[in-house]
Parts: sequence; structure tokens; C-alpha cells
Amino acid sequence: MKKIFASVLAAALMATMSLAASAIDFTASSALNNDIVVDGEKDLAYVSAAIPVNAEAPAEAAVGNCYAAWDNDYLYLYLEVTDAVVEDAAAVTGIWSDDCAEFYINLSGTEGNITDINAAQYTYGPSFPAFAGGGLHRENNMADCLSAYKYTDYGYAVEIAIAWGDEYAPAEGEAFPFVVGINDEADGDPSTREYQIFTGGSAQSNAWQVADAVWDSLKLSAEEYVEPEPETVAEVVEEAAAPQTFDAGVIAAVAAVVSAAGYALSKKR
Ligand SMILES: [Ca+2]
Ligand SMILES: [Ca+2]
Ligand SMILES: [Ca+2]
Repeated sequence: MKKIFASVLAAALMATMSLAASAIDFTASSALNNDIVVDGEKDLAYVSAAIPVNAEAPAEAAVGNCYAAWDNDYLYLYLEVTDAVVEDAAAVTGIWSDDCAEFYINLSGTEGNITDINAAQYTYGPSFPAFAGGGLHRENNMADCLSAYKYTDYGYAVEIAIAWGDEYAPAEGEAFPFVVGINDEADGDPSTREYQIFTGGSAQSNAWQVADAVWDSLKLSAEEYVEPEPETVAEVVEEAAAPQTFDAGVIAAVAAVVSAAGYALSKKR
């Protein structure tokens, strides 16, 4: 009897754990005090932890790391995709069966079909002339969104800025349902998709239709890029001396003396 109870308990625990594992909390850094340029290059303002897009991915599938940031106008998303074979621009037919990324947001505060609530799927890939996807938020705000891509030695990178729209006011500490997916065309036939990999795994494969509780989430944090401290006197002296033929020991000694003098001076004041 005890044994049965223990195994039932274990099963219940496993179910709880797998449920918890299906929705992941991610973070967007603040770009309120830093500029982001939507150009396919990773800006310094993307300081929050990478959002891995690799759940349940077979070894040969395209996977990626996404970085998110926010300001009062946009949600910025920069995604580096490792894709062994990225189709030529000429082969792109432009929809979900090609090499591209899918970014999902639900700003409605409720669950439902993404065509009925303030939610969206923004689909974008290398050589895409515009966003594909769906949802009410996309319909209302696509004209104000920005996008860029570049091909890289590991695959490609895409960067998009999703305009928040009139119905959502971003604020530090706010969180909303969010998913990232990667479509991978891998067999030379752009009419078929070989892999589709999400942040939350196969639980997200219906995200293109329904925004529900299995979506992951994104929190707008206060984390931000901070300029490094100005160089110390010792570092400036060291740099100025570097191209010359002075002995390194002499330079270090001079730097130490200057630094010590500065310290003594500041102590006297
Ligand atoms: Ca950029
Ligand atoms: Ca591919
Ligand atoms: Ca294919």
C-alpha cells in the first residue's frame, strides 16, 4: 500500500515538474538609457541573459540564442541562428517553411485565439521583404515595426523591433507571455519545413493559433548596459608608453609612482 502511495506521489511530482518546465521566464534588458539600432548587429544594450531557442532539438536542427531589450517605443529582439544550410535568397518563398524566426507576444492580459486578442506571431527571416505571421497585434502594429537580417558564418541573425502599440504601456517589472521559434528548411525543398524549434519545446507548436498558459514569459527588467569606468591615470600612462621601446618594468614602475602620487594627493585634500 505504501509502495503504491509512493509511486502515485512520484508520478504527481513528475507531472508538476514537467508542467513547470513547459513555461520558462525570460528577461529583457532596459534600453531606456541606451540606443538600439535595428541593423542585424548585436547592440551593447542587449545585456540580459541569452534566451535559448533549442528545446527538444535534434542535433542537426537549426537552433539559436535570442536577446531581448525594451524601451518606451519598442520590444527589441536580436536572434542568432546556428543553421548548417541557409537557403539562398532566391529560393525564399517567404513563409513558415523557410529558414526564419517566429516571435510571439501576448500583451492582452488574457488567453485566447491570437486573432481575437492583442497578441501576435511575427515571422521574419533572412531575405524576407516583410513580416509574415498573424494575430491582432501584428495586424494593428506591423507598419510601425522594424527589421533587419544578416548572413553569418554560423547561419544568420535577425533583429526586429516590435512597436508596443496604443493598447500596451511598457513598464519595468511588467511580464507577458512570450515564445520564440525557429523554422529550418534543410532538404533543399523550400515548400517543406524540416524542423521547428521553440523556447518551450513542442508545447508551443500551437502558439501560432492560441495564446495560452503554456507560453513562456518575458519580463521587462531594469538591467541595463553601463559604460565602463573612465581609465585610471596609471592605465593612460601605460597606454601612452606602450608603442615605444621602454622596458615593461620601467613603465610599470612609472605607472605605480604616478598612481601612488595621485593617491597621496587625494589623501591630503
Ligand atoms: Ca542592432
Ligand atoms: Ca536551414
Ligand atoms: Ca524543406
